[in-house]
Amino acid sequence: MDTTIQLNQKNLSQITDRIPGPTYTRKVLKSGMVHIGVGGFHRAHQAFYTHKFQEKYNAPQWGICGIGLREGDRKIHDVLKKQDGLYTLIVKHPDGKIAPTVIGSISDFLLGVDNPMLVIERMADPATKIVSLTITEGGYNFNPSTGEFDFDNPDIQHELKYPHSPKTVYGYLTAALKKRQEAKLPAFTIMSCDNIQHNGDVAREMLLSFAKQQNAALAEWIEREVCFPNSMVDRITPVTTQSDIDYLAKTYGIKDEWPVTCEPFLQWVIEDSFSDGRPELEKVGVQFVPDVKPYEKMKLRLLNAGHSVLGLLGALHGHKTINACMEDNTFVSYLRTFMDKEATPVLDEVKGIDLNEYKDSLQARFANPNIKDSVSRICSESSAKLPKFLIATLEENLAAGRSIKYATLVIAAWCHYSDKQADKDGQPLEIIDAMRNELHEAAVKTTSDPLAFIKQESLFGNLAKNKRFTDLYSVMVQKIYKDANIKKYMQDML
Ligand code: CS2
Repeated sequence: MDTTIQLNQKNLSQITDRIPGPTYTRKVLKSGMVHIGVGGFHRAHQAFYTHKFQEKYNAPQWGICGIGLREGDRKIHDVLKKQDGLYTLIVKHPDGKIAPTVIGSISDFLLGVDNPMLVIERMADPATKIVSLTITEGGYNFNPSTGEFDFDNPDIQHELKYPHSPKTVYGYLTAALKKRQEAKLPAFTIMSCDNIQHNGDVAREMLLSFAKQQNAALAEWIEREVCFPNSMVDRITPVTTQSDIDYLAKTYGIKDEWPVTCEPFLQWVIEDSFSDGRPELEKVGVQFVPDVKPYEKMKLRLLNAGHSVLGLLGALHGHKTINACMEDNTFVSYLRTFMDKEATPVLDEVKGIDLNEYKDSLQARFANPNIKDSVSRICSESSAKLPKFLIATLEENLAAGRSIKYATLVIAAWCHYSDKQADKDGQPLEIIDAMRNELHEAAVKTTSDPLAFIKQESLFGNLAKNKRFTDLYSVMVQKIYKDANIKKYMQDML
């Protein structure tokens, strides 16, 4: 017999006898923030900060309404509906301590595929002040190499033709903003929380490209009225596993169908630029700054790129987690050398931050043995991540005549990974990437044309025409194809 208690509002007082949970009144929460893309990261970060804020200041106007736009969001919708928006955040400390808390800041959830109108109306509601986004790097619909909005996307074509049946974030945002403009309501803020440099500027540019095609007057209004703060968001949030669900059931007798796990560290640096007010999140540790750009670049080019370096080289070697890579001295030295010799030289000075300390802290975070962040999560959607995290650094270093070899080996490893879809011992790897087929098709040509993989211009721009890069890359890729013993090549470079 199942004796666990189902996590929901009715059972909350029983559950909070076992683990901490919301002490504020949830039923009065209004959704001042509407969030599109409720994945693990949002639940470990913005929803957590909002929960902390509610705990201290009880501000009913600043609840969160979660929104899923796609069919793939049905599971989170169903779980959160069943659990009245409640879920457990399990913080895993490096010393083995595990600290679960029930988070209560998500007060409602709507699924766009079921009822697009309801979503549009919620965003257009005067109570909504902020629409925030974690739609992943790929969700912004730009060509990674040119940065231009991709009008060829069939969903974009569809919503340009049928504005009442939106499919992507752009169709929803313009439909809701149009309603607000017509009702003479203030615009909401669009707050991007994705790992993209200048994420607010990119969101703005992409939305305006779309809106200009759809309704020029609306585009003008958006340009004038909507604020798009840039932000740097940070908390390592691995994929939830069955053992996390079992842990809650066994240790606390709590049935939570989709808890979230994360590291203790968290950071949110954001520009203080809002169209219609904001919660005072500085009271719970959020940093509001006039210019977030140096922070963003530092995080993307060190943390995210560092993850990709470990992830792709680690996948090929056969490491399953990031902490396993950090138990391997070759990987630790390689990571630090990449960060020191190639990532650091492209960074601007960040006021108040000692970059050496920042890099030390990243190494300690990656090494957290309890996080067990899978290499497959890190390598997922590399085609959307690498142009921003790693290729941009490589290009800047090439232009400046600096070292490029540590990043180049990662690209060569990515080619082999995309081609063979297996580690060095032939063990199959799970490849999760919207461009999986294209990457594979380009990579398989490597044996006849060593540069085939990097000729994909949407990812690599003109790199295939740069002799210094291609000379280095072709030697590396041919070595890896001869013998995928990646660790040997890493050691040779240290
Ligand atoms: C990771 C990020 O997806 C990735 O490749 O680098 O998800 C990373 O864990 C977060 O940005 C940490 O804030």
